[in-house]
Amino acid sequence: MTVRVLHTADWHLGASFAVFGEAAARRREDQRGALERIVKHADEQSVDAVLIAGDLFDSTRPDEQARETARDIFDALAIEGIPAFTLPGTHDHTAHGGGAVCWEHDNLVWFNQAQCDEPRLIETEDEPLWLYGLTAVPGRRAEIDSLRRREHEGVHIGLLHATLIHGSYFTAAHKDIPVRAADLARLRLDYLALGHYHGAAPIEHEGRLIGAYAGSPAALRFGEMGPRTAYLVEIDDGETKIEPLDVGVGQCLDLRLDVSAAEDDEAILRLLAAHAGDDVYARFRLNGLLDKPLAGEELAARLAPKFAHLVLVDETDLSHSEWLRQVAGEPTVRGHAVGALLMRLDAATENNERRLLKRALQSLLAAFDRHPLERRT
Ligand SMILES: [Mn+2]
Repeated sequence: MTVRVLHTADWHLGASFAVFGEAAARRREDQRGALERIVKHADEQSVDAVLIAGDLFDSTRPDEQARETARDIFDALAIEGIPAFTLPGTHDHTAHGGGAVCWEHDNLVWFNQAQCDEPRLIETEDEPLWLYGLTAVPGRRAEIDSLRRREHEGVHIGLLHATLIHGSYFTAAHKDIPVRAADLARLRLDYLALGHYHGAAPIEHEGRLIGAYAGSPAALRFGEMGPRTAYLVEIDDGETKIEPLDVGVGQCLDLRLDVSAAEDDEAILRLLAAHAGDDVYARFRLNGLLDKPLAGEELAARLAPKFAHLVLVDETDLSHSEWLRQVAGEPTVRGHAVGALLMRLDAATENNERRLLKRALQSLLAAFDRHPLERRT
């Protein structure tokens, strides 16, 4: 007597992936690949339903490519006889209220009310499956209590796109449906399929699993690190088990690396190349004290072919560099400009001002690096 569902969320179809520059189109293909892996898992695991806990689309007006991908994915699930359920999230809920959704498909049911009047019944080979869901509707407060377990025989699962509040210091807007784990535990559902946070995370209350955030199948930003998963949720005789299934295509890295200890540019290159891969989208923020400016552009040009997409951010600090003091003594425009900035830096006491001046120094050196100086006497 086992009910099985696949829980995913935050597909963000139609996202521009602009942070990945010229690799944005490729990232869209990765995203589609991740969704195809979800369909494959759903089929192989013979699940009774696929649940997408909000932010199916990145906006209320998904472009043609996004709609086409969605159509293909839900068609593929329909062929396998697997129904899908979703609800508007924070990105794709329409401002018109009253339950308007931005896109429809025969094999997809939207929970689009601020309260859950009656759960949906799904007939499975084993027990009846009851599905609950509600969403943020402008001007109305989401009634979380309407998700409380009804007395019907069977398995009870809720969908919710919400902000889990930890501790007392955090608040969220009404439209983000702030909830506490204790609120969710009180609903007494067998499982809550959550969406909103883009990392996968089981949610427990008093030692009991009450649900999970599935995370985004395709990272949208460099910072979305960690494995990309969908959860296989199995409920057997009132006991819920979840298993993360890998759906990731391509990896996003966002690393801060201290390069002070690197002997030379080759050592820095080796440090970064250790993370390389055809399907790795990486942003490295290089920091630490350096004596000479980082050969950033050259480094990026040599490393870029080893990555799907690479961004190098130079946050190194030259303010203690001997080399820079020498530059300041040059009888050149560069020497004069660097000298003036160093004098201001030596006099600056405010942290903000110092940070700004260090950035100005970096921009200045980079600009002169690109335009070699004419010496004039
Ligand atoms: Mn999201």
